[in-house]
Amino acid sequence: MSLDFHDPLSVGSEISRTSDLGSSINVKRPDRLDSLLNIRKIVVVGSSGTGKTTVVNAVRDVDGVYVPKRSLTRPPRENDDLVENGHVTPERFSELVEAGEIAVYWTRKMEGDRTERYGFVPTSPDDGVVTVFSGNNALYNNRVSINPEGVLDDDTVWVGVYASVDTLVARLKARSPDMVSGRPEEFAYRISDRPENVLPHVDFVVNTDGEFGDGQGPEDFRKLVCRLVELARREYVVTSGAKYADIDVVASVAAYSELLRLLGKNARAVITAPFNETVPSTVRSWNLPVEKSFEADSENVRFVLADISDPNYVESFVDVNRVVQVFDHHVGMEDFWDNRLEGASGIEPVGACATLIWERFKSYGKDNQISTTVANLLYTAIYSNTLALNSSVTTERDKTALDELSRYVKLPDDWGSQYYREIEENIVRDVVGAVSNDTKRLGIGGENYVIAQLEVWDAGRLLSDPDFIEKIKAGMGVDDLVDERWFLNLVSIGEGRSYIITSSDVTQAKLGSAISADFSSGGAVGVTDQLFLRKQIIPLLV
Ligand SMILES: [Mn+2]
Repeated sequence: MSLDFHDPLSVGSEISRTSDLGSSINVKRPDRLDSLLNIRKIVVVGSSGTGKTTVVNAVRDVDGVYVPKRSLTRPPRENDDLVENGHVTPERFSELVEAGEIAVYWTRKMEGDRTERYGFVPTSPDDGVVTVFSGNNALYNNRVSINPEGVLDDDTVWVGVYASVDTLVARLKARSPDMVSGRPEEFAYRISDRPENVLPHVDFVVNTDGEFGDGQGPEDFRKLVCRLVELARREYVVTSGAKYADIDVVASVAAYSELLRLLGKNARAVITAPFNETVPSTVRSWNLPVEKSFEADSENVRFVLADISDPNYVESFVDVNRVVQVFDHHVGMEDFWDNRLEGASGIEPVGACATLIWERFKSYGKDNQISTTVANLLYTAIYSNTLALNSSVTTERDKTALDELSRYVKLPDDWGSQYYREIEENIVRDVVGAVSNDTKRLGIGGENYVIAQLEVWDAGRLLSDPDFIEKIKAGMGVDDLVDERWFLNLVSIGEGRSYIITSSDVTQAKLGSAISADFSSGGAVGVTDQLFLRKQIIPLLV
């Protein structure tokens, strides 16, 4: 997979770029580390005598780490570590593989045509978040022998343990005098595997040179592993603004947290703000994967913001210093976030934030794993935010996203009109409240305006209410004696036009020239020949 943006979800790059790894640890493959979204396994490799056992022993007691016992087919030697290894016959080894009691295994070529088999017991979910495998060089010299295939690829870092040849010989002599004197071929074979051979095959190298146990190697490795455990336990909380949540917020927050879970992360969606009228009861009944309260904050929580980027308006529980990603289609805060997030902000002027989130599903190749609920949400958010692709904020990207999402949704054929009619129903029930929720007082070109907006499928029902004007004025809080310029923009999506409601003569004249609103039928209702949004009308009033 290749992404055309710096990937803030890469655990590997976070480790290799930001942490102090200690003097004995070096990064060998930064590009491979950049590609790792999760690290759940660590394979420790290195020539005989480099200090693998000591390094692995340094992390056995780390909370969250599991070091499975290793089974191998050679007989035990003097000073062998029987905590690390269980010695079995080749026949017994095959039986254990058959029975599923050895889960990860491989074959090591020894001197002559001798081979030995190595393997580990299976891990259970309770064993810890990171498993440390004490391997050997056969894992890269004889990669094809690794079973199951690919088991040590995706979420695995390879750590090489290195010591100079002199150190290595001295250690082998001290550790296995019986091998050195009794089996010189094996000793010569082991020494022939140069310690530097490991270097091209690993992501990190731990240098253990010096007297056994004296160096910083094991301690530095322990710190590295603790950091990896912390990252494996990291929790992402996807959230948005404090004031209210519209359909775009609900969709974006739910969808991005689902994507993070599909990518192997611990993630949840949290919205404590009230849902507004763009989230009607049918949508609320979809068993939304969104939590309504936020508890249990910890230093290991990271925040992702969706459909908002102004830090002054985010949910109050968000610590801006722990925000790692921002997705928004309202521009203005790009510099603020680009400086903090090294280009990881996703602020782009499209019709809906939901479009940006859907594009991330595709970037990560997770589009065909999207759940029906989340596809329904993203689809509805794009449809709603762009007024069925009619509004001026609509881009080609929104159209493409809506089209692609239509393959994953499960919605009635007339969902668009059904959705808006449900919203319309709520507006009809409380016109004053609905108008009041979307009224803005603005200074435009030196004049004071009060402008409200309602979006419905068909304006007919509202317009036939004899008290409509009085309700609008009550909702907007306007008084003809005080407020000279005011109007309601009643967007009639199914008709593809707007109705402009105002009893102010000066406003009628202004909108007659600005957007050709036709008030010729008399009264307070003007009509346009295309659909306008308030944000399109405002610049035309200057
Ligand atoms: Mn939005």
